[in-house]
Amino acid sequence: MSTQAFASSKTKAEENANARVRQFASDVRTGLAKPQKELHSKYLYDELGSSLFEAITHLPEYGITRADERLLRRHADDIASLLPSRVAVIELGSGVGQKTRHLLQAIGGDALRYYPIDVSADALARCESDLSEIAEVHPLVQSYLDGMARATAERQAGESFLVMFLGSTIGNFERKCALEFLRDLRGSLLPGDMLLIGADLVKEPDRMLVAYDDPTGVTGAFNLNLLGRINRELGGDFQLRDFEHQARWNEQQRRIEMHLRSRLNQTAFIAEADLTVSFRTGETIWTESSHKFQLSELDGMAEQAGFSVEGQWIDRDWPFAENLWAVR
Ligand code: AVJ
Repeated sequence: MSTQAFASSKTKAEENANARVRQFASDVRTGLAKPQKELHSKYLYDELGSSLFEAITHLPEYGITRADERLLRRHADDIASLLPSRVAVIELGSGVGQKTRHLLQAIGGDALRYYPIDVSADALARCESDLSEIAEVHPLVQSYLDGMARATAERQAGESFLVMFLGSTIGNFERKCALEFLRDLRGSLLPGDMLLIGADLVKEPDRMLVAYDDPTGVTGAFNLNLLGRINRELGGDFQLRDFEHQARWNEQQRRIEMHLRSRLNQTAFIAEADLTVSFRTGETIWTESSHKFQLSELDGMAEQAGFSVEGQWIDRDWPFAENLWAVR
C-alpha cells in the first residue's frame, strides 16, 4: 500500500470517529432538551458499559441471561432440528456469545459460519477466541442493520440464515418501534430464513424491580456510566455523585424504566454539544426501557412482522420465552 493510500484510509477512520462523536453530541442535545430528559439506551454500551452489563448478567437478581442460556442449552437439539439443513448464523448484540455456544454445537457441521454483531470490539474478540473451535467466526463491529447487510451479502447458494436476537434486547424498543424493527429485519431476509428471539415475560413487579436495582449497585454503575461517557467523549462536567440510579415499573406500558435522578439543583456543561443543562432536585433523565411481554402478544408480533411461529420454549424459574420464527 502506498503511503498516500494509508494516509487517506487513516483519515477515513478519523472521519468516522468524528461523525460518531457529532451524532452522540447531537442526540445528547436533543434528548436533554425534552421536558422529560432522555438519553438513548444504545449509548450505555461503550467498553466500560459493555463490561458492566456483562457483570449484571452474573447478578443473582438478574435472571434473564441465565434463563436464556438454560433454554438454549436444554433445547438446543430441538431448535437445531427445526432449522433449514444448510444454515449460517447471525447474532444481533452477541456480546461474548456465551449463550450461543450450545446451539452452534447442536447445529454442528464443519464449516458453520457465525456472524456475531456487536458495538463492543472487546466482547467480539473474546467471542471469536471462545467459539472459533465450534464455528468459523466473522465478527462485525457494527450497528444491527449494517451488520445484517454485511452478513447477508455473503449468503451462499441454497443456504438460509438463522438470525439470533437473544436476551430480550427487543424489549429496549418502544412497542411500535419493535414491530418496525422486526419488519426491517424481515425485509433483509428471504423466505426460509429464521429468527430466534428471546423475550422476557411480565412477572411480579418486585422481582422485575430488583433485577434492575440490585443491592450490589452494578446496575446503578451501568446507568451512571452514561454520564461518565458524556464527560469522557463530549467534554462534559457531570458530577456522577450528584445523580442516583432509579428503576421504575411502568404498569401501563409493561416496562421497567431506568432513570438518573438529580439529588440537587445543579447545572452541567457539555463542551462538544455546546450545551448547558439544568436539573431540579428529583428531576430525572430517562435512560432505558425494558419492555416485558405477555405470551399472547408474541405470536401477534410474529404475524404482524411477516413471520410464522415454528417453536416456543419457556423457562419456569424465570418466566422468559425463546421463540423460533420463520420468514413467510
Ligand atoms: C441487554 C437490553 C436486555 O434490558 O434487561 C440490564 C439491559 N439494563 N440491566 C435489559 C439492562 C439494565 C438488558 N438488555
